[in-house]
Amino acid sequence: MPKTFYITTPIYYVNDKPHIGHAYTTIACDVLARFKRLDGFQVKFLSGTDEHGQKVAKAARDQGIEPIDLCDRNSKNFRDLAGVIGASNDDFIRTTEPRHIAACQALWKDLEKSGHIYLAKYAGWYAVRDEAFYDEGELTKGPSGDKLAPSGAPVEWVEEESYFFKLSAFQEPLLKFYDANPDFIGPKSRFNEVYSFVKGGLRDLSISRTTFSWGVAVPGNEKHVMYVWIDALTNYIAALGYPDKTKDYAAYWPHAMHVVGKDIIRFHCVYWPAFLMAANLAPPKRVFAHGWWTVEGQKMSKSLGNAIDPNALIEKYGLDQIRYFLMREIPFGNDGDFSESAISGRINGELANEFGNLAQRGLGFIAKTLGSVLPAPGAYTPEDNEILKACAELIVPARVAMDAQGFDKALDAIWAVVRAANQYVDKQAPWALKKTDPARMNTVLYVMAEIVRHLAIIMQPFVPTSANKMLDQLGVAADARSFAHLGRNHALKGGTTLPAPSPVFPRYVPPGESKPGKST
Ligand code: ME8
Repeated sequence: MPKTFYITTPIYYVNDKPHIGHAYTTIACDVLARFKRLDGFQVKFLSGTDEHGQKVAKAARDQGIEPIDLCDRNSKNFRDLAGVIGASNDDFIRTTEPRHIAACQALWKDLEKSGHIYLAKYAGWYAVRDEAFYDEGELTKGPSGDKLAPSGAPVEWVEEESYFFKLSAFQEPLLKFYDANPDFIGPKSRFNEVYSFVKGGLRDLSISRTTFSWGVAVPGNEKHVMYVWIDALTNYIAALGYPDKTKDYAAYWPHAMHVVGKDIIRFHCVYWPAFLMAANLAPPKRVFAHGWWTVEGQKMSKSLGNAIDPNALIEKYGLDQIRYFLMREIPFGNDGDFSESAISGRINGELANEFGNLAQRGLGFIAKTLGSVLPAPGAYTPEDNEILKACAELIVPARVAMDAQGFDKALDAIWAVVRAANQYVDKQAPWALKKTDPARMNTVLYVMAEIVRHLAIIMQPFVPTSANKMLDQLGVAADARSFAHLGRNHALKGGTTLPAPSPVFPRYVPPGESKPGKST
C-alpha cells in the first residue's frame, strides 16, 4: 500500500474574481502536492468553489440572474486559474454538485442521529460578507457609529427559527484533541490562538437559515437550508466519496491537510473538527493557516479595485518566476506586502544569476567545447565529493522543511547548495583546464551536470516547467525525475549526447529598458 497524502485548498467564493491571494494558497498546495508525489506518495489534491449562501444569492439578485448561472460563470474562473498557475489538482469540487449535496445531507443526518442538533430560535448578529455569526461583544463601531464585525464587514440583526449544533459540548473534547495533537495547527502561533479561543468557552452554533433558499436543504425540514460553512467544510470529505467510508475516504482522510488563509482558521480548527467528532469521524491531520497579502499596506478588495490579477502578473514575469517569488518572499504563515520591485529582484538575483547561470555555464560549456557530449568523469577530488554529497543529501533538510510547510526554509537549504555549487565552479575554473588538463576539465563538467540534475529534480515542485526543461537538457528520462533518483545510483551516463542547451531563467528587463549586450 503506497503512502498517501491529501491536500486541499479552501473552496473559493464564486462572488469574487480570482486574485493573487487565491493563487497564493493554491500554488502553496500545488508545491506540497508535487513534492509529495516526487517523494513517493500517492497524492490527492483538491480545490473547488463555494457556491451557496446569502452572499451568492444576493450577488445573483443584484445582477438579475439565477444563482446557478452566476455560479457556473464564476466557478469556471477559479477552475481556469488552476490551469494558469500550473496547479496539478486532480479534482475540483463545486458545492452545487450532487455528490457534495449528498455528502452534506448524510453528515447532517449523522449529527442529528448522534444527538448534536436541536431546533430553537436564533437572535443575533450576522455578517453576510463573512457568512459568520458574531456575539455582541465581538463587534466594533464603524466611522458612522454602525456596528461592524471584527473583519470590518457590516452586520445585520437576524431573528429566525434555526437548528443549532451543540458546539458547547465540544470544548473539552477539542482541548483534549489539541493537547494530543500539537501539530494539528500550524504555525504554532495560530495553534495558541485557537487554543485560547476554545478555552474561553464555546456557544452552540446556529447551522440553518430560513430567510433564503440558496443552499443545501436540511433533510426532513425543507424550510431550512444549511448554514453555508457546514455545507462548505463538507466538501473535503464529499470529494473522497463520503458517506462511503471505504475507498478514497479510507485511503486519504487519515492523511488530510487543509491549507487556508488565517481569516478562516476558526471554521477549520474549531467548527470542523467538532462537526467531525460529533459524527464519529476523525478530524483532519493538519490545518496550516498562512498569512495575508496586502497591496501597499491595504487589504486587497473588489471595492478598492486593487486586487492583483494573477494572469497579468504571470504574463509579465513568467509562471515559474511568480511561483518561486510567492514561496520565497515571505515565510509561510507571515503576512506580506506585495511589491513588484521585489519580484524582479528575486528573478534576476536568484533565478537568473544563481540557479539559471549555474545550469547555463555547465551545459553551454559542454555544448561548445565537447560538441554536446557529456564527458565521463575521472577520479573525484575531495571537492567533487563534497559538492556531490551536499546535492544528494539536500533532500533531508528539504523534506523536514516541507513537512512543516516551511517553503522558504526548504529554498534556503537548496540555495545554500546553489551558492556552494557556483563557488565550486569558480574555483575549479573548467575553462582554464581546457588546455592544461582536459581530463580534469571533463570531470568538473560532469560534476556540474550532476549538480544541475540534483537541483533541478528538487526544484520541480517550485518551478515545474523550468526544472523539467533543465532535466530535458540533461537528457534525463521522464521517469527518472523523482526523489528516488537522487544520489549516485542514478547518475548521468558519460558519453551521452545532450540536446542543445538554452537559458532557462532569463533576466527580467522592465519594458523600455534595453537588454544588456552579450558579455564577451
Ligand atoms: O473564505 N492573502 O472563500 P474566499 C492571502 N469560501 N490569501 C488570500 C487573500 C489574501 N489577500 N485573499 C484570499 C472562503 N486569500 C470560503 C472558504 S473552505 C471550506 C470555504 C485566500 O473566496 C486564503 O486562502 O473568501 C483565504 O483563506 C481564501 O483565499 C478565502 O477565499
